[in-house]
Amino acid sequence: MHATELSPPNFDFNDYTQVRRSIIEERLRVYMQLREPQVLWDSMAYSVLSGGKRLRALLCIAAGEACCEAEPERSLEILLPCACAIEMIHAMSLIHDDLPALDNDDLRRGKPTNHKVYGEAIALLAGDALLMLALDTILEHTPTRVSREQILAVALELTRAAGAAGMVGGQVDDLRFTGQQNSADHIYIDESVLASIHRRKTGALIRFSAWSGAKLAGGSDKQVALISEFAEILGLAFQIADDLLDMTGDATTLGKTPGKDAASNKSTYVTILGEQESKRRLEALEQRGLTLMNDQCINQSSANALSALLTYAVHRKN
Ligand code: GRG
Repeated sequence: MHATELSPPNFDFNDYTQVRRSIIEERLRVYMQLREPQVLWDSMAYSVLSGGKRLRALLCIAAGEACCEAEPERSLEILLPCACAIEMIHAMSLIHDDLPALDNDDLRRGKPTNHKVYGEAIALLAGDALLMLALDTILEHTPTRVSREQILAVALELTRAAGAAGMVGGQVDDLRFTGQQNSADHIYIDESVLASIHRRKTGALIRFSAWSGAKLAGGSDKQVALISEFAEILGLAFQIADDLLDMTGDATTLGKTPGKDAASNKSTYVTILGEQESKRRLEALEQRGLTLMNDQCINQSSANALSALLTYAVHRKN
């Protein structure tokens, strides 16, 4: 069966994402209201409110909705603080990733990178502040009808997804194993090492996004496990698509500099598997994810949104 045959027939993805994206943007602006020191908050807002696909926040919301039959508006209130916190962590990781000490990039989301506008010191500190604001947002703004125990479990999991066992550790191994820009001592790695790097660097926050949505919405163990498995598939597919886009995309569509992987002699799915095999893997991952979403243990109309997010992550152009 072709992946698109499993896609939801009567589901308007544009409509779904447009409505939720505008709610996410509005709520982010509330949490990002200017405080002192102004230059710090300007720098934080510059990166958080600069668009982006909001894939992770949408995933959190869609996962929560898939575990919650009744009262979608009440579930949205429960999910929004966490969904926004995830976008803050994502934004801070992009700020730090673009710094000269890491990727040294000038362009992000079609605009100059944070440090190009605010300087390296403020960019670094804006990232630090966003990291803490993310936890603050979950702890302060998650409605009190969610138990403190549940909120703490979500906050704890976020620290792990972002920290040494997750994004930071994955980024460190990315630097160590897949080559640094202009580095002569590039080490060739196999697919399992690459997968381990991306499971942490990119996959951990994507998995957390779906897991936290399901958890906060009160999903059963079975629902939470199914959604986590789905998100792991989505995370891997997202990364393979990213590697392909780095090779084929252009700066205007991508909003960032293409060809960085090849320029820095980096190992990617494309260099390890080749373009055709990478595309075959993507197709297989999409099919697996879509099949998982047919499981009747989750709300099927919301499962449509998760399926569509996977298809979007696989076929996106930026
Ligand atoms: C999390 C404490 C902490 C530190 C950050 C720098 C670093 C440590 C990690 C790097 C993580 C990183 C930048 C991974 C790349 C992820 C990636 C492919 C980002 C692009 O995501 P999209 O396409 O971007 O969803 P938009 O702009 O749409 O939001």
